[in-house]
Amino acid sequence: MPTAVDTTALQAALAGLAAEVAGATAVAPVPGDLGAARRRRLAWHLDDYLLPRVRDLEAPLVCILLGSTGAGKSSLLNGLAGARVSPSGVVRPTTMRPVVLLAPGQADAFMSGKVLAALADADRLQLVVHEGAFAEIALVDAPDVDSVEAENRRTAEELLQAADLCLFVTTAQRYADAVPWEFLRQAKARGVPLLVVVNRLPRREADRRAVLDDARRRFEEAGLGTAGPGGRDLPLLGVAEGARDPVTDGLAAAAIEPVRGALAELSADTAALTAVKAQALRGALAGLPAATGEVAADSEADRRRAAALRAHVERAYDAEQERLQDRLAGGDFLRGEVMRSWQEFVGVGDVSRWLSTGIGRVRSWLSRQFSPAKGGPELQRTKEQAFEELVGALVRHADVAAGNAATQWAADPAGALLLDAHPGLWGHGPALETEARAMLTQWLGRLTRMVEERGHSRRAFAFATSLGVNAIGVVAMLAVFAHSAGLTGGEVVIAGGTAVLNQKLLEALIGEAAVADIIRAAERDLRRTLRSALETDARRFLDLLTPAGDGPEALREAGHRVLAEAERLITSLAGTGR
Ligand SMILES: Nc1nc2c(ncn2[C@@H]2O[C@H](COP(=O)(O)OP(=O)(O)OP(=O)(O)O)[C@@H](O)[C@H]2O)c(=O)[nH]1
Ligand SMILES: [Mg+2]
Repeated sequence: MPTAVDTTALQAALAGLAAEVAGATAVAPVPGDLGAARRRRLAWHLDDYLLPRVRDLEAPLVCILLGSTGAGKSSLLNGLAGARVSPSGVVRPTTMRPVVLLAPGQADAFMSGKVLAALADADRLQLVVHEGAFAEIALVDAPDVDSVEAENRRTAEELLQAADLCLFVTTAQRYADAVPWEFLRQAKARGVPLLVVVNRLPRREADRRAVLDDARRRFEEAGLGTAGPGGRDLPLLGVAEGARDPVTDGLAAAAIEPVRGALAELSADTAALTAVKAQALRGALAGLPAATGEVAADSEADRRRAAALRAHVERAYDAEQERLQDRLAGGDFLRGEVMRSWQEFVGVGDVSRWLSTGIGRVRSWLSRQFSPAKGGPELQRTKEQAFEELVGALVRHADVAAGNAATQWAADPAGALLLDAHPGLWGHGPALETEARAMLTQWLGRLTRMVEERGHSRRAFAFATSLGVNAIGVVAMLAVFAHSAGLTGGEVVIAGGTAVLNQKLLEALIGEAAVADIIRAAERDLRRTLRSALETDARRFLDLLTPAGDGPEALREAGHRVLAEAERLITSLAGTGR
């Protein structure tokens, strides 16, 4: 009977956990970090084993034949099938690609996104359909666990992860070997039920007994005494040396009848199959809290490393931002070329003369001076030079900030890895100059609008607009620079009278009251603009450190949800089972 069990809640919980695990990819891994491998293993276990298994509890039960090379796994499979489905051999190791023995009609169920389908899709499994197979059990002849072929060992490990039942094949000579025992420990940790075949036993009954007794003692000592299906005593079956059938290229049918009988009985008993699957599912889930906890801890460590790297970047850029603001306060942008072109434009000689005249006279001087035909090119040049100075300084400081941040990163193992992958971080970003120019142009636009909008009278406003947008903007910009540098009304001498000059010009344009406000606001705006240009540059570093997932706590919670749902499902399986 099919199990009328609703698995959707567990599926949803597993998918949620898988998403959290995918999101836990380290942003700041360190060389040799095993975290990535742990995360991948958990992801694989969730996606390729648990989810497909839960999605279809009706899929054939997966029984994997594991053991040393030459132990007789392929021979056992052939014996069980009653046909030569997996060649045995003398060249070790023989089986390189796992062979899956399926009953007719089983292949679709096996392949339609079920357990091991991923391996089959990658052509890493060979499917053999034969009427000698068990209707509800897929037998998998694995490559050896102890061969010189590292790839074989990995494949065996993967298969063990997907197993519902493990048929462990060993020989009278080999059963004490270390490597297969390592696999048995893994099988135990995974909670996979076991059956054991000891092949090539001595022909004498007494010797045979002695070997089997010793083998049983070792299994018991290893805590595997009750590792049989359903938690029963471990079934241990001996096969005598020479019990082979040349026709099937397998172990003789009579010698392995107990194994065949046990599998046939299991295959025919829906309740028993469900119980074994539930046991394997429980076993598969057993390692989940630990694995999830490890990945969560890895993710925590990653976040700590990322935070440290982030702090380096923030400190480096903050320091340069301060230095840049200091330059603004130091009047750096009022010197050099900017001043020269500005003074050329207004005429230094005129300054003192018109300062002593009334506001009306200033206006008429202004309209002469700023008429587009006269002052256009010089004004444009002043603006460009001021921008050059600002952008140049910004880029230089960003470059220093990037260099300092990168130097800190280089001294950190995780940072060094990121730098290797992004060598451009040693300097300012390639787009910074263009971006900074655009941001400053927008700033100047905002300033100009403010001057236009806040002129104190309609007359003044009309007058201001008659001078042209460029003129207002440049005058206001220089006034902001002067204000930032702390040059106000009285300090006529400084910077060739620029401060006062600009103040007067602006007052003439928009009235005294509004000037102070506007300049203060524009200065704040400029500082913000410079800061955000530097932040844009710093984001090249910080974006690398943005974790994808919801964090370790969410990961742990998703793990707990899976266990709670699994417990519910296993309980209801027990109800429908025996
Ligand atoms: N002499 C003798 N040889 C045996 C006996 N049983 C099995 N063999 C040999 O032992 C080897 C077993 O080989 P396989 O069945 O291919 O072993 P396997 O476990 O599949 O090995 P790999 O595929 O390499 O992992 C073969 O060479 C068999 O001929 C036996 O009773 N007597
Ligand atoms: Mg083989």
